[in-house]
Amino acid sequence: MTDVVMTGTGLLTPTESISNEELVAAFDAYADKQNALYAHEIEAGERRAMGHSNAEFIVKASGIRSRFVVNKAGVLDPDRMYPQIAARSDDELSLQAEMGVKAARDALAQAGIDAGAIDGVVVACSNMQRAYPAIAIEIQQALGVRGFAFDMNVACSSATFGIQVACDMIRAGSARRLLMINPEICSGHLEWRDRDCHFIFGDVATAVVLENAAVAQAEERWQIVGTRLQTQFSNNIRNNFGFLNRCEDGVPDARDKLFMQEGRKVFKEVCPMVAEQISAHISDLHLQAEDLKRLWLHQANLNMNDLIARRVMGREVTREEAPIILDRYANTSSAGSIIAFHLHRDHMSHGAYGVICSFGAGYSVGSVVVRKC
Ligand code: CO8
Repeated sequence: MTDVVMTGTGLLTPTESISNEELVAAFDAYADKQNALYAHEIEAGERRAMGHSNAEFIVKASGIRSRFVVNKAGVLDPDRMYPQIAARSDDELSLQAEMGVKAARDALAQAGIDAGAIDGVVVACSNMQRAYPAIAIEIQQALGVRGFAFDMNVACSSATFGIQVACDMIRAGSARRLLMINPEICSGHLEWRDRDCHFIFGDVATAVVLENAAVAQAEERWQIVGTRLQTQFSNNIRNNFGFLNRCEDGVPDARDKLFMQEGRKVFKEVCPMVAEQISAHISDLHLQAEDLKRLWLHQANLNMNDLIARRVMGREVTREEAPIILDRYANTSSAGSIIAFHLHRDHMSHGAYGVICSFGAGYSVGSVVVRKC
C-alpha cells in the first residue's frame, strides 16, 4: 500500500488576544447595562437578571485562560459584543483565505516544497465565510496551486476527517501532494453575550502538507499509520444558521443562529466515545497504549482531555504526553489538535507512535495514528 507522510505543518496565530479577566469585565459591563435597561421587567419578575461571569469559574470549568481573536475591540465593546471585521471587495482576498494562505505557507516551508508542487487543497473547518466559491479554491489561486480544491465541514473533527480524505486520495493516486487547511474564525459564530459559552472559542489557522512518501523530500516525516472516523447524530452541539433562514420568516439573528451546546451532556457522552475509539483503533493496528508516546487531542476542555488520556493510557499522563494548548488558544475547533501537534512534537525518537484525535459536533470523532519516520 502507498505510504502517506505528513511533512509540514503551519500555524497562523492572530496578533490580538483576550484574557479571561478582560472578557469577564466586558461581559459584566454588558450584563449591567442590560439589567439597567430592563430594570422594571426584572423587578416585576417578568425577566431574569443577567448574572456576572467569573474568570475563576472559566479556568476551573475549562482550563482556558485566554484566546486569540481577529478583532478584540468589537468583542470587548459592551455596546457591541462581537468582532468588527471590515467588508472586503470581491477582488480582495477574503479574511478566511488570507489566514489559510499564511498557515499554508508555513507548512510548505517546513515540507521544503513550493506551492507549485501541490496537486490540491482541502479546506476543512467548522464555518465557511461564504457559501461559494469555495474558500479552498480562493486559497488555491492565491498560492498558485494547480489541480483542484474543495471545502469540507465536520465541525471540530474537520482536520482529522480532512487528513483521512487526503490520505485516501493520495493512496488512490488522485494526488501526490495535498494541502489540508483549517482556517477557523470561531469568534464570528460565538454568542459573546451568553456567559455559558462566551469564553469557549478562539480564532486561528493551521495547515498540513500530506505527501506520497515516494516523492517526499523533507527530513522530518510522520507516517500515517492509520485513520479512523466515527459520527453519531446529536443535537447537543448545534448552529441553525443557514441559507434557508430567510425563507423561514423567523428572527434572522435569533440565538439558535450561533453556536449552542449542552456542555454537560457533550462532556458525558463524547469522552467515552473518544477513549473507546482510540483504544480500538490502536488495538486493530496491533499497538498497545504504552506504544503511544504522545496524544495530540482536540482542545475543548482540559478536564475532558485529562479524562480521555487517563482512560486510553490506564494511568495519569504527563503534560508532555498529552500537550495542552487550550489555555492560551481556547477551543479553536478543528485546528486544536493540529496546533498541539505543530507545537509539541519535539523529543520523539524515530519509530515512536502518537495519535492526533479530534471530537465535537455531529457528534464526530477522528483519530490519526502517526509514526515518526
Ligand atoms: N461564569 C460564572 N458562572 C457560569 C459561567 C461563567 N462564565 N458559565 C456558566 N456558569 C454557571 C452556570 O450558569 C451554572 O450555574 P447553575 O448551576 O446555577 O445553573 C454553573 O456555572 C455550572 O455551569 P455548567 O454546568 O454549564 O458548567 P460545566 O462545569 O459543565 O462547564 C463547559 C461548562 C466548560 C462548557 C463544559 O460543560 C464543557 O466543556 N463541555 C464540553 C463541551 C465541548 O467539548 N464542546 C465541544 C464543542 S465545539 C465543536 O464541536 C465545534 C463547534 C463548531 C465551532 C463553532 C465556533 C463558534
